[in-house]
Amino acid sequence: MSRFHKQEGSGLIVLLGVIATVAVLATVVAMVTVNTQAGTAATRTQAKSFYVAEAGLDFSTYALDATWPTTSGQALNTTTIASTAMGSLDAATFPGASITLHLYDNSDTNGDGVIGYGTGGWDSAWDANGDGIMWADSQSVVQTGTHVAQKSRVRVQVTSVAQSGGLTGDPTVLWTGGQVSLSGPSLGIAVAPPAGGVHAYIGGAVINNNLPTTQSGVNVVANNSTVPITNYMPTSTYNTLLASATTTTGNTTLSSISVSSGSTTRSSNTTVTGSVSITGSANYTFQGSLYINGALTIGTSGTVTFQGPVYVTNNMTVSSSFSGTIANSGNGGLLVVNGDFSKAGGGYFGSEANPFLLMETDFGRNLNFSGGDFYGIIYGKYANFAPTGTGGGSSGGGSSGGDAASGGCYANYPLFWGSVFVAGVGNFNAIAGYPYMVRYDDTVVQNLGGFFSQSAPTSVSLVSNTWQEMKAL
Ligand SMILES: [Ca+2]
Ligand SMILES: [Ca+2]
Repeated sequence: MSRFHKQEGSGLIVLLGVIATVAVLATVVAMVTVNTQAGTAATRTQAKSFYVAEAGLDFSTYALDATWPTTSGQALNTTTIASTAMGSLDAATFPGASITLHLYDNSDTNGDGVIGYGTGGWDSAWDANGDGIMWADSQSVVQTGTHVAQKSRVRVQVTSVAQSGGLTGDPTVLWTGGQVSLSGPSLGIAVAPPAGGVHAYIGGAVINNNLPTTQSGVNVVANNSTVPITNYMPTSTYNTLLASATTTTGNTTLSSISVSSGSTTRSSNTTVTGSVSITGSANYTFQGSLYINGALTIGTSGTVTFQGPVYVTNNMTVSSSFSGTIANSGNGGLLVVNGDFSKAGGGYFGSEANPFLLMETDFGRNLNFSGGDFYGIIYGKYANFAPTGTGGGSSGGGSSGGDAASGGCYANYPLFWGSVFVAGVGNFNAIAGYPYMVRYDDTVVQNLGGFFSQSAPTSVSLVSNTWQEMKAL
């Protein structure tokens, strides 16, 4: 029996030991669980604070996209941006959260040795060094439950990039909203390519005799419904260019201009309430802008030079007696015509180095071309295009060098060098042996690029590998 008692006693001790061990283990498990939960909560709060800080960067980017500050006066209201960013977050998920934003240049504008926040405070809140790059810097505070508030600060560089106004991405020799009809004894569609890869987008059918083999290099897309005309010139650019040509504030006003000889230079920006006629052998230089309420007629054997934008309310007529040169330099090259446009005569209109951007603004107007060469881009948002015949002059486009010179491989000369965009129809009336009425000229397009970039919208993007986590302030 005693052995039994002894055994029972030792069994009790073992049992007590087991209970004690389990109790200790339970305590340890409980402690570990509590610690893990605390750690998880802290991690979650930290993740939330990063999330909130990132929202600040996102909304900073949107704001910079809308307004890129190139002067101190354009510095953005970061309190408003932060408030908008907070508004995008669910208040229940991010209780007690807040965002503090700073946008500053990527240069040490206050010279304290730190780009961002240093002993001199924050650096300038605009693109002070003009390189199209700024820092967006976002600090958040997130409070969750009873845990200590978690701060996160992150920053990233944002860059502003001018978008192309079109015309560079997809080389296009001819874009029409309506059909293209070809008449006359010549061959096929009358566009000549450069080396290849040029498009002709025709909104309707191409009504012609045949598409000749000489058409290789031009991708003719009939019944095009996918490439809008605004691909080449966004409406915002169109409006900006139109505004620049129709500004008359401070202009000197004349009732009319009519000259047929001699040389005249006008130095001021000019508004003409009547019409302008330059004929005979007259030379005329407009050093400023020219706004004509009436019509513009040019039929001279001399040179007419535009050094600023031109707007013609009524018709612009380059008559059959025109044998001179219509040129531009300086700020010239933009020609906006609200009435009909017709170009005849054997003279040159623009050059490859100084081409024209001819915008036709009225609905259903006609753009008629014949005679000597025209260098430029036509943008007839509502117009019809009607070229007849071929480029003039025994030297054709070859006299202007560059692509036009290399165009010498074409035995017969184009009438038109550049690109044509018209929302209406195209009526090509070719003459025998002169099939190339319009030739794409990428040098012309490039030389007019300034018109598209000056008013081209910008878009911002993040500079890769610049995201940084910063020490919270
Ligand atoms: Ca600094
Ligand atoms: Ca900068």
